[in-house]
Amino acid sequence: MDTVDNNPAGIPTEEANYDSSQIQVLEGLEAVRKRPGMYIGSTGPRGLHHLVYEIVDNSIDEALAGYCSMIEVDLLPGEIIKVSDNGRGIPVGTQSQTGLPAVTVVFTILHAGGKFGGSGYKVSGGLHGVGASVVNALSEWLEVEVCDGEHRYYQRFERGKECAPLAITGDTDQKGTQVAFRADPEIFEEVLYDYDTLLRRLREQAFLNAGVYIVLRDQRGTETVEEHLHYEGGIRSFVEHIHQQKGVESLHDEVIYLAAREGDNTAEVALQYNDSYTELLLSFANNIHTTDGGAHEVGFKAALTRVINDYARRYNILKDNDENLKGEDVREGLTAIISVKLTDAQFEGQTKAKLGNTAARTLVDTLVYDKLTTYFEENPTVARTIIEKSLGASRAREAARRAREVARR
Ligand code: TTJ
Repeated sequence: MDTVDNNPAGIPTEEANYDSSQIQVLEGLEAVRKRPGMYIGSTGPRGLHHLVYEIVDNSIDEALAGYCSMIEVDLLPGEIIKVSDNGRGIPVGTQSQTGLPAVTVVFTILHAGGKFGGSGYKVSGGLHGVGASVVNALSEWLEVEVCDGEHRYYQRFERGKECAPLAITGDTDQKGTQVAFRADPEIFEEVLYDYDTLLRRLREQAFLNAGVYIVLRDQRGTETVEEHLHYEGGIRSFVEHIHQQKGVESLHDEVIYLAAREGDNTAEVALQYNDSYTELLLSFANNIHTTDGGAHEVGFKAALTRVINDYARRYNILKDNDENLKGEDVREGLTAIISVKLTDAQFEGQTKAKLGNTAARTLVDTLVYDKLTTYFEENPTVARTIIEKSLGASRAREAARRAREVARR
């Protein structure tokens, strides 16, 4: 079969590439605007707020990589969102495949989940660089400004189409990226951001990325409302925040914090028991809340149950003929955060709500088994308090079972 000559007029390769990538741009944008729900879940409030998360996730990735220490999210009059960071700045160099500046590619080419800027990132929240083009396609307008320590670059898009090529607008010694956009009322039923919704999500990101500094500002009214989110304690602060919100008493003073690294993958666990009878387990993979759990949660639960039973038997708190404590017994009154960051995170299902990597199960299981065992050996009083709590739960469960049996007879 003859090869297709996609350059019949003999246009110089540079422009020919430009044409083919232009076509790819238009097809991509059209696909997103035709079926927005495929890319952001819905065109209701959740989808609208998802636009902000997709943009902020890029700055969080830069913070995760260690190059950005400050992220600012501004809500401006007219429901305009502005996200700024002091990272390295999105690359502005020409990308070979398209002949376009990398930053233009980021906002106009729909990635199949790839990375941009050469090295890209080791661990990434969203599918780095994928979200930006979707946000752009669904925005009435979007403006990006990049400072790379030498020049200031600027580009404006409308409904995803560039208004003009990337331009140099000045010199600067600053570094960072700033993106402002207005969601397209033609796509979204209502363009109205909820401050508390954004605050909850940004606070969660600050907990999950210890040390990163996020400022949320609402400048839509006459008075600016501002919140500074910064937790050196990371997920330990997350557990403390939850206990404070729930108004429960902790059974031991210190949040137990366990962490391990395996190559570029990391796993962290923060846990503390309280005087309630409910359990709260929140798990995350690459800063994404895995509401359907997955391998990391399975590993955590299995190891926690084993550590507590092993310790109880080793010190004869559980007698030989006593049954083992069950998972539900050892998790009564437990608040725990599991956060794994993986270079090749596999999320099951379209909702990305369940972590598939079986390696994460071993990573978390080994982390919890080894380091919680050590913690209990070094803190016997805490260990005994937790085991007493679990024994109480086991006895209550057994009593309820017997009562059910009697009631049935
Ligand atoms: C990527 O790796 C090479 C050096 O530059 C890195 C980068 O692109 N960093 C970066 C991207 N920092 N901040 C962004 C970013 C910020 C916002 C607000 C929005 C987007 C799409 C990217």
